[in-house]
Amino acid sequence: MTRHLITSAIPYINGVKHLGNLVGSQLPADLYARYLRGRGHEVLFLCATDEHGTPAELAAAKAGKPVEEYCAEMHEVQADIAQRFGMSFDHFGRSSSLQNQKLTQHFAGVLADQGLIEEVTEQQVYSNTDGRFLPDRYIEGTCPNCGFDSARGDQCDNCTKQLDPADLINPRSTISGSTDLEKRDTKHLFLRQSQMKDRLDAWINSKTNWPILTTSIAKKWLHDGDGLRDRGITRDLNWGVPVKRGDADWPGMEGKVFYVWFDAPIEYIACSQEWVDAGKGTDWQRWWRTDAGAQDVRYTQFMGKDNVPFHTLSFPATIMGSAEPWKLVDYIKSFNYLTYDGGQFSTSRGRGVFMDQALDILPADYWRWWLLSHAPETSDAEFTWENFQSSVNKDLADVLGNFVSRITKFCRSKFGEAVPTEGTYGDAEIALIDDLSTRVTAYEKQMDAIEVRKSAQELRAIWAAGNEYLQAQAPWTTFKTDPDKAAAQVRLALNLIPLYARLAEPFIPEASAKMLSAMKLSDMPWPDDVPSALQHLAPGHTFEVPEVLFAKITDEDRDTWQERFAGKRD
Ligand code: B3M
Ligand code: ZN
Repeated sequence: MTRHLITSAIPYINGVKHLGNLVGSQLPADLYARYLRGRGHEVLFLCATDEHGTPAELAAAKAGKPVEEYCAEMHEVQADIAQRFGMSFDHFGRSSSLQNQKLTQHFAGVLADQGLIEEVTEQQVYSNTDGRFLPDRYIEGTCPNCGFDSARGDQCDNCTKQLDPADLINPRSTISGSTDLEKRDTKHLFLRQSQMKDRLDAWINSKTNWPILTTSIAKKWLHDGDGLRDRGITRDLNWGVPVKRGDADWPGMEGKVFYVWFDAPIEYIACSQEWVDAGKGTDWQRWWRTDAGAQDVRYTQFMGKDNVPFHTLSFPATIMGSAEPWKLVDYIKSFNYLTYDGGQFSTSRGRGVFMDQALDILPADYWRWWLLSHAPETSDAEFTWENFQSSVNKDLADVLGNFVSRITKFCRSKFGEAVPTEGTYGDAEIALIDDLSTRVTAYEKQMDAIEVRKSAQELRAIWAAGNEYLQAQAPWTTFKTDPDKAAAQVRLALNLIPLYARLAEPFIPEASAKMLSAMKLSDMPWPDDVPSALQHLAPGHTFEVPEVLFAKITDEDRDTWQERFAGKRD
């Protein structure tokens, strides 16, 4: 048993996330957290809302609300949706918490003590029309790296390059659209990441088992990019963590705040303090401080590929540079993008399915299953309604749902709602048990490796093996000539239900709970030993035929939804 710390990239506060955001961070993190808990490990699974920076200010302004109020409301909205999607966070925190404010100021102080913070007077873009500086998302223009014409001041969404507003070609204000911009002097703090290049390089090179997607992005910015040039960690904004050096004021930095990407990853740590302060846990230090037991923790982060540079370079620079015994990440699982029906998800055009809409039309498990079994791991993946319909109908309704319904109904009609006692297992039963033992081991191997799609394939194969057994042995036929043999077949098949429920719980927790409750079990241990797990339901154990687990998606539903989520044309 190991202790596992798991964090998902923390979603920006500015609105409900779409399914592409979900599958790149929160959902696979939840899959892994549920799996590890199922295997008996101690898990701390954290997520939060990312509430600072220009995304929050811009969204609050658009909603016509003070930013504090907007964030408090949207935090509740996101927490509710995450919960309805089955996210099993131990705590869902807020980067605007007092805990994060203090910890962020602390890190800035110790980094300064280590000589890693430089005060720089630099030129920043100032908008004469708007009467203010235009950091990050307040400015857009053409990416100097790839030519994408809507790159934001802080990062290009097309090539993931971290940018500085002053780098943009043909810049314009996103507040007013004005191009009446000039560069003005302003003082900022810079984190001297370049000083840590060798350490970061050695650290990344030591991570030989990390996904290539993660290390290739990190290496790109370490070597051929200038990802490790010193970066400004403060901004001329009102909303954010006030710049302080620990508890002390920072002369010359009055009225400025830390950059959102400086405080957001620190929230991973602060979130564990919020978890303790909320009375849900004790001793956050044993998860985060290597002088307090965290050297025994395995820490895994989940994120979309655009977040990788911040987690492989900037945040580790903060941690390493502090010279304090903080836990560094052990494994970074990153994802490509999910596209929507031949294009991009688009918030502004209402294109694609957002988390709240998804739950309005179907239960979470349908979405969880499709998204995870099609996770954009080795390349981008595309959501299409045809594919969604066919996966749900085949995998969930025809294979799993039909298996459960068929065997429970057949048993009820011939033996009553209790596990039959007669008969003994023959060759076919022994072969199935053997086959499942091998397959469960393969499933565990993929889950341990966080190979999300491959895990889903193994799980599907485990379900299919039960269906094939039932099809081939046909207890409804056997019953006519050898009722005892049919009883043994039914006993084994019924025992597959709790096994399936336990194995599938990380993917489809609601259906899994329904399956267990139909079998009148409050819990099912992980099948470390498949033959004994398949005796979990003793002869005579009573059950109930469950309601239909998964309804099929009709062609009509599919067409209606495709139309509804297509977005307005430009
Ligand atoms: N909020 C970006 C995103 O939601 C950002 C992640 C922060 S992780 C510390 O994609
Ligand atoms: Zn670019």
